Amino acid sequence: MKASDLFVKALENEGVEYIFGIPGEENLDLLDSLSRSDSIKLVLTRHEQAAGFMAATCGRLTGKAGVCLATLGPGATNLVTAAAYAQLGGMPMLMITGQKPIKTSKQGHFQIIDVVDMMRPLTKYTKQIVSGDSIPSHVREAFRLAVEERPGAVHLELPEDIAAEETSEEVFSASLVRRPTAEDKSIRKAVELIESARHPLLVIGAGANRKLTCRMLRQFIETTGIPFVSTQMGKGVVDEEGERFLGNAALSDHDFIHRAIERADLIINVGHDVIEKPPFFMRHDDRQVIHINFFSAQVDPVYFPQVEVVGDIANSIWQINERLETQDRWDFAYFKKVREAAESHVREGADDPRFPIYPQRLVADVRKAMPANGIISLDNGVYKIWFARNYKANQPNTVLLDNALATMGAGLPSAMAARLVFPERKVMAICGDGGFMMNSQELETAVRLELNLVVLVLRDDAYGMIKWKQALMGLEPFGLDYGNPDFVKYAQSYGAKGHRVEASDELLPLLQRCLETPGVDVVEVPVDYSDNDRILNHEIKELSQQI
Ligand SMILES: Cc1ncc(C[n+]2csc(CCOP(=O)(O)OP(=O)(O)O)c2C)c(N)n1
Repeated sequence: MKASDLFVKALENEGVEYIFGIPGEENLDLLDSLSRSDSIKLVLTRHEQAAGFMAATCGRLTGKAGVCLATLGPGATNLVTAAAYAQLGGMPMLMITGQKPIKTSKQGHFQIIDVVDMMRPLTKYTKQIVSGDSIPSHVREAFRLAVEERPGAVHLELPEDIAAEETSEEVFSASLVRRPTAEDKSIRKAVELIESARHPLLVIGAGANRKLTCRMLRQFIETTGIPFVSTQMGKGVVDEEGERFLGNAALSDHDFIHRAIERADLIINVGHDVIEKPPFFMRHDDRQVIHINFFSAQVDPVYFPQVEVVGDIANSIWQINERLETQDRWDFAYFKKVREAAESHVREGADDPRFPIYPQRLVADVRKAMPANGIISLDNGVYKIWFARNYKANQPNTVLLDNALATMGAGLPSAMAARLVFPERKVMAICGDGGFMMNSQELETAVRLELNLVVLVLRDDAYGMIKWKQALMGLEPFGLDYGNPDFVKYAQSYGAKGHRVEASDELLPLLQRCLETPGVDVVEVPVDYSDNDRILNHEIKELSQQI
């Protein structure tokens, strides 16, 4: 069999459904083999970076490695940001790149860079395949490592001459590997601490966003009644509409939830990922912390949990829940007040009639328009803080945001991947005008794939987030304003529909209409960020002090 056919068979064997990317001439054998695959669809994109974001998001949503493809040199360098996105965000992803023949090449160094080495700091595994016979083991190993906790990016380089080789090898079958469970003593110690605490509080982080863990955590909260806060990447693990939810750690400090954290005498920290800013810092004379994770806590001057429950998180939560007796001594009265104060603050901004639209109103309207299982995919900009903080996620993976690499440009491609993975669900990309323009060429891909998608473009004609920080530092405004295309015409030129909101009360009915009609709808919404500083830096701090 041709080695490239074996490569495709190995991918099929791993259950790959989509490969996103842009082939070069070095991938043509692989492309030809792909054309004969019954189960793998090639999604041709307009930039490799977008292909990588899509593959990573597929990985994030399915728990299986998403796959992207690029050629050597420039194709591979275009994947670099996506590699970092997947690696830092804990999303399983395989990148496949081509290469010139490695045995005999007459082409000198044209387009050749050492892609395997380039990918080393950005991946868990990066290998050049040097013989057709080794394809099955390399592919299996790459997939195994991509999904192993903590998930991330892997890379395989398939050179042209190797792809064309003959091989008689067979694919390796994947076996289910069970994760180790936490040791009994650590479970007992955790139970003891929780039972003897007076104000225990759960903090749910990115590592808790796994299918079974979500279920176990929901049960844990239901039976114990212990309140919780989520980190940005822990959003939706447990329904934030529930009355035990106190808020999201979108701001680093001085928010309502930080008052709850101060009051807690025990924090049960589930799935903490050091990539995210922790919502609390430990002091030696302070509250107790239980660390529940797949790994032990990374050594850190502000994080030194007294108890570590290390092993499969879902199983740990289940074991603790089984043994825990609900306690009369738990007192959640203060947490309840925190929740009420936070809720009433969010409600206040929801009907703000001013235009350009204010962020609180924007978030409230998007929430009203989206069904509980609808998915919003956020790019990076000021609005991410508002969505993380004010948008209540009802289900896991319904708020796709990147609080790891925090790159601009992933909002639209991730939304497209979400729609491919869940064709029956409503999906909305929410981007700043800066982030949108970083991968807006993918509108063509979205239209070609006939995706149903709403793309909200928040227009402030500037890199707003940086403008805000510039002002915070007391600096003169400089270097952050730009012009924009006419987004309505821009969308239309791709064959998408374009809309412009001209009054705040137009937004909700327009979003509802767009979500109900097929096709790609780009909605331009002018936003006013001028109140951000007053609210996020002063008002919230002042109000939270009054609880
Ligand atoms: C690829 C990349 N470049 C630069 C940054 C730094 N950065 C973070 S937010 C931001 C501005 C985002 O502007 P926009 O998308 O218009 O959103 P806004 O903040 O205006 O709502 C910039 C430049 C980044 N995170 N990623």
